[in-house]
Amino acid sequence: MFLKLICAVLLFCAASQAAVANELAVWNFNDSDLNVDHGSGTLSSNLNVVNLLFAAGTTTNARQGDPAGQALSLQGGTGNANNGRNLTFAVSTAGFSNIIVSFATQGTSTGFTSNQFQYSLDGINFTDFGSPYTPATAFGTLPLVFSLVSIAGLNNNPNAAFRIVFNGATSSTGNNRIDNIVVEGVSASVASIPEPTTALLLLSGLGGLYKLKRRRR
Ligand SMILES: [Ca+2]
Ligand SMILES: [Ca+2]
Repeated sequence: MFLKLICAVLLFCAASQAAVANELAVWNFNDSDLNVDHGSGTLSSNLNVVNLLFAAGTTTNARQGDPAGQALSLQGGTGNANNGRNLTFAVSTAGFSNIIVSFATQGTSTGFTSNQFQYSLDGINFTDFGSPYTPATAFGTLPLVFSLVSIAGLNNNPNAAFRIVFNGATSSTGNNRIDNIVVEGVSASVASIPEPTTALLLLSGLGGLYKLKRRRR
């Protein structure tokens, strides 16, 4: 009986730890591919494949101790063909709410100077969120942060998706780098999990019960 209780308390402790680590998907591009690096999600792009490159990254917005490594580098392409094209990342938010998307970015003067962030509730139809942004010329120390806390439909949604639509490139090699794309949220069950201090109190309480039991024997 006592062992069962201890196990339950340990499970509670493990659950509250999981609630703190709420990164649903992280792309650090350090392995020079579009595969997710922490968590789960799918990243795709309709830019011409020859214009999907990798170049020196940054630790800005890096998670879990990731080094700067590489970043995604997107070029305007021949005839600026990639204007109007996008990067799309689908990340299930099942079990999570208060979704926030962030990433580090920089762009050259002839790269994409007008980029629109979007979100989708069904993975198919996308809605503009905020105004178009122009990347700084260097990554800098702060990421771009899109707080989607007000979009209730993105909570607990297995079809949630996000998109950046690129525009304004004026040369074939003008480019934008993107690194450390993070989709994060708050665990929906976080309110029902006791705080670590509560769990500790519970543990000491159980310790008292155990002593009582031993004394009775
Ligand atoms: Ca990187
Ligand atoms: Ca990767």
